[in-house]
Amino acid sequence: MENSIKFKRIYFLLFGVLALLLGGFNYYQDQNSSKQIFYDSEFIRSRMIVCRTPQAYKSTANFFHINSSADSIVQVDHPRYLEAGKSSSLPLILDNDNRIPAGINQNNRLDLNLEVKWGDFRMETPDRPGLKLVAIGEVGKQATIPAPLIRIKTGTSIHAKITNTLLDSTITVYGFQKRPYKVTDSLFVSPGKSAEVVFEAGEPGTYLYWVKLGRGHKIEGRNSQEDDQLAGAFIVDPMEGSPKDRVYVMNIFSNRNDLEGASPKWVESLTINGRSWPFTEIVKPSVGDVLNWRVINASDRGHPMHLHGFYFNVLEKGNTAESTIFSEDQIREVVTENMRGRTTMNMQWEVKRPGNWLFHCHLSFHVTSGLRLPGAAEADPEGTVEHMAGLVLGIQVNDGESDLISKGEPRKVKLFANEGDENRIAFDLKRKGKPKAFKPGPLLILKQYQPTFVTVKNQMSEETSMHWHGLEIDSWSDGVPLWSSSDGRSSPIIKPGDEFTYKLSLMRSGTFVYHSHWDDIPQLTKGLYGPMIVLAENEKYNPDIDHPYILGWKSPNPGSKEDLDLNGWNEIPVQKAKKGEAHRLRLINIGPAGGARIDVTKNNLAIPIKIIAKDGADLPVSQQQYFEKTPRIFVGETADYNFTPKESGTYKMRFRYMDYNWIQTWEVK
Ligand SMILES: [Cu+2]
Repeated sequence: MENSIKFKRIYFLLFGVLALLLGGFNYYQDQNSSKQIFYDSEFIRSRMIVCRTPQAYKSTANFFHINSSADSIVQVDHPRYLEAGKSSSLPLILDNDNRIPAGINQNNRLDLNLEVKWGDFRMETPDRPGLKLVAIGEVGKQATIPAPLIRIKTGTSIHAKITNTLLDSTITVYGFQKRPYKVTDSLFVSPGKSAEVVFEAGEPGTYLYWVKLGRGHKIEGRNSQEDDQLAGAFIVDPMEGSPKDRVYVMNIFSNRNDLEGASPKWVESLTINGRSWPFTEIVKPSVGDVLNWRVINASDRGHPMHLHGFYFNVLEKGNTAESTIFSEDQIREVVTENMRGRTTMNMQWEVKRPGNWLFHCHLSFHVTSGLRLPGAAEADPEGTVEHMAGLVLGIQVNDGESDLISKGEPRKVKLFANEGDENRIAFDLKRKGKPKAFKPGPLLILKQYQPTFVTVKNQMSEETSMHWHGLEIDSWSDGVPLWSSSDGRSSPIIKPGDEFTYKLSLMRSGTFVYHSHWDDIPQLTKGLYGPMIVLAENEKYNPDIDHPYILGWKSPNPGSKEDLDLNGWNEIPVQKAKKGEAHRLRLINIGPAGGARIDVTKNNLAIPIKIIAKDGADLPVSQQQYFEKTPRIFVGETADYNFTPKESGTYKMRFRYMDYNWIQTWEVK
């Protein structure tokens, strides 16, 4: 017995060393990888943007792997890809709109009988291709993605039974315990076995529960992203009940196709309530409605969630174990909120104008039509132009007055999208000029409330469309082709040689970004984006103390720092400043993926800087925190900081973007 434990320990150690070596090798490969198609990039995958599990999680998986080897395990072959119209003889996995809670709920007691089982899942429509997946269902019913909704009032006692019907994998169930909790007390269920647990609901809040496959169905040491769809909402309502809401759960499946030489090589399913755009729910509110959305990121990866056209309030953030309901002065007003892996948020927003809007993950790789399964487009009606797929919700507001106001003389701006050699594209305020180097579009300095008409003249050989990110705007100017529309007008695809004039409404002063919303990954990485500063009515722009820093990618498949960009700079200019002078740093992240942050040092000592705005919304004083290292902002987020050097001398301002640093020297007199 002792010997066998010792042997397992040695085996575990050896495995660890091997994993490290392999990890290093993979990294080396990343740096030298040739240009593959963008959504198959090792660089992207290795940074958790599309696929891969953090090291810590990997070692737990390995631990369970070893642990579960005590059981007799049959390796089951599971080719994942399901052709359109062909069933695998497994039962169908249904989508779940999270309107009807699971179980039998009476007399403060919920009886829940769940099982984990294989099924056929079609994330678009029944007549399009799908995947063979493992999912959770109530016994006697079909399994669903997301897993069945658990929704009870505080004080309810939950009697749960869960059965593992898998032959080849143990399961561990997380979240079946009283909330909040600090120590995870998970349920471990062997193949073919059941487990039962009784626990109390606990504190009201938005949580999730999920199942981890012990052995998993993985190939060559690469973890599948299979667990991410074995998860559902767990909501505890207060005794008096909650305001009317909707629950949206994001799940991901992503894995190499199992069998050697299989085609396609990768198969993925990114869904909200079990559907991938454009087959997700279309929300149809009216102007004046206040919407409460509980958004649950059941996946292991982060998603910066962006709402078009409106700000939303973040009322609560949580995870599997606990949740924080914010007090009045903690509630944040944003257009993009990053949700880390396996976290939840309760958001509220008011519908203020008609039109078609989107709520979506801003990681381009999570919303590209490149995610669709092979053959999916074959069932599209003739003439359909593929645009986005994956983590996108539609919002259609058909009636009502607009809240937008404008003051003063209209202003006209013309932006020329010019094309140079070697795929270089750049925006310019001038008609001519082939771009010679990568550069983001020009800084647009705009005035609050001034009606501003921006004509985008497409001088490229490809189509485009522009989105005015963060602006409260008419839907027809929002720039999502085939979707944005209001007042009988819509945002077009701007064809080569054509132009289109967008009307910008400028409801608040702050930091914004414009970017292509068409063929996003190639166009963003060619530079079709730029910064916008909206000044208050009597504010003047002073470039000596006001600094936009816009970060993006120069390649859809970056392999080094040279493939990333800060302000189009080859060399970073030295910044001159006076002591005691307040500088505004406007950080904008508009790469297809990745996070960015700032820190400032003097003589290697950290100089804290203060956050003053987020996504163009000024922060209340209670939220103006100082940071030695600012939190990372993600794709589609902007953050403004105040930096006031107190002493003369040399300061180092470091921009950390993905794994790389840019350092700007500040000479302060
Ligand atoms: Cu995402």
